[in-house]
Amino acid sequence: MERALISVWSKEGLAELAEALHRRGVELVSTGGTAAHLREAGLPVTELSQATGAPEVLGGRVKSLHPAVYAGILSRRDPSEAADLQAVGARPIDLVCVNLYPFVEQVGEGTPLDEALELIDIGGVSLLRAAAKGFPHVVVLSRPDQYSEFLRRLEEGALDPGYRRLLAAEALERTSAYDRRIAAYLAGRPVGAPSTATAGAPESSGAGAGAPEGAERFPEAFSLRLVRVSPLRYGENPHQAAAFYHPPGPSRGLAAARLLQGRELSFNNLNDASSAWRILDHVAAAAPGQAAAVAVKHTSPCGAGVAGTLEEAFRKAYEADPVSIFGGIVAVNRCVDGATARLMDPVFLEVVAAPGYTPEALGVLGHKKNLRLLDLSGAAGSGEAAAEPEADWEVRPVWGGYLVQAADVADAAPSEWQRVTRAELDPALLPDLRLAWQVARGCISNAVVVAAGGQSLGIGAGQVNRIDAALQALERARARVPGGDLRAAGAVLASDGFFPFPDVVQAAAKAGIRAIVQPGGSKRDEESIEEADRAGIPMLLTGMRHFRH
Ligand code: 93A
Repeated sequence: MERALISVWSKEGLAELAEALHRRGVELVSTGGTAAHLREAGLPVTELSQATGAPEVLGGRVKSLHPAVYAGILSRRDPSEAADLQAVGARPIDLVCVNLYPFVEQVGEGTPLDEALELIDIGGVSLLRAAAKGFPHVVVLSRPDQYSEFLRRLEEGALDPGYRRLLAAEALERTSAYDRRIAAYLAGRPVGAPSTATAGAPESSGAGAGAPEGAERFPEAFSLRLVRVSPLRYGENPHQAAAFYHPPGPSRGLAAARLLQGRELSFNNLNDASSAWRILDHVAAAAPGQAAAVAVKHTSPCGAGVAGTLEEAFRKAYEADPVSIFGGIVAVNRCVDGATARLMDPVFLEVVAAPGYTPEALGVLGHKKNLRLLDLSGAAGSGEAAAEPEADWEVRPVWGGYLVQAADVADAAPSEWQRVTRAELDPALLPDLRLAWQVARGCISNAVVVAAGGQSLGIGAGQVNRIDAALQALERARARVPGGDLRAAGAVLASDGFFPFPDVVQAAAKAGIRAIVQPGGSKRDEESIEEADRAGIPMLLTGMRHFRH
């Protein structure tokens, strides 16, 4: 790589990028503002106008639109082209780095036409388009969040054709989204308010303001460019190779977690900790102001508790199922204190994930060399920690491809739940219904959860039919309460999907369940409702299901 053309609106990350290129002897060529910025950073830079001999004119509206530039990008590096290049005074350009005028970020429906026109980038879009076409010879960077991966690859000599092609596709995703937005503005279609997204926000994710909901959010080419966090010793099983990656941009979630103690995290640890933290988030949100604890095995919850103190919440999560928690992952929403640590100490746990630990707690658990203590205070919001949106995309492999979906973050608020029975709900049961619902939502489907007193009592998850999930949950719950009396315990039941038959309600009535929450939506809802009314059990429909397959 000998020559880079850099012309960027957002100067984010520019100095590091240019510095690294300069160190490798790459000549930097830039348009006016970018060149000034680089000079200020102490880097040698050739003004594009000097290289072409054509000054920037019309107040910068024409600054890079010159045959020498495009010949330099589109040259195939074939000796037969030498005369042509010479004719326009061109030299090959190996890297094009452009960040467009902020039309998307700054133009909304109410922006005056003259201001909006000023923000339409012509030269930058043309450069990206040319560089994308020239990808066999040219690297094209269209967003600041691409720089770090590029630099890593530059270092490793890994600017392979596959990578360059991906960058080309991303550049065109960027320009086409940009032009769509301008077209919508000019056509008077709604474009929403100016986006608050940074100039580096990936247009290809449809994250810009005015991006349509639903399927149209998904670009034609979905590219996952990942940054390796760490290699893993092995995958789900010892014979499977594996590694942990995060998307470009600042690391967050488990990629930003601090391991305070214990051996490195395994593939299964990370997978389970991710589930545990997400379920905890939902459980904690359903019990505002309370401490919450969730135990997870094989990505499904096996115990959950909410209480005034963390010690009590953990005790509930543990006692919900002291057998299954063996070798489990526990997530809690408060700083682990000494009392909670003493309760955890005798339990064999793989991982504890928390927003922090008191020195006393670290002292108590310090002797457990194999217990991994994760500090997630700087990683993601949960419970009382600052809320942060969950990852937008979920990617799952299938035979011959990948399925991509928006993460299941939406939920129906309890105020929207509809009682469909004549039997009325005792409001005192609502907190447990909310807990059961959030735990069911976190289970592998089909799932049914029984809860009482701020504790999951019985969880039936991962069953291939709903009645088996219900029977398992009820059976486990009965084993947890004195005399197996779920009625006296005030137990309630939640299901992650609707009831296709009235059999779950029949089993719940027989076991003494006091209230039921489920999504509804079955053709036979009526039969389940009649059954609930016959038993005097209030039933609420959320209208939103949470399959997790
Ligand atoms: O007005 S333009 O469309 N005319 C051009 O020829 C041109 N070339 C690059 N804007 C143009 N650019 C854009 O200028 C780039 O896309 C970038 O956003 C910006 C960088 O300008 P400067 O280096 O002067 O800050």
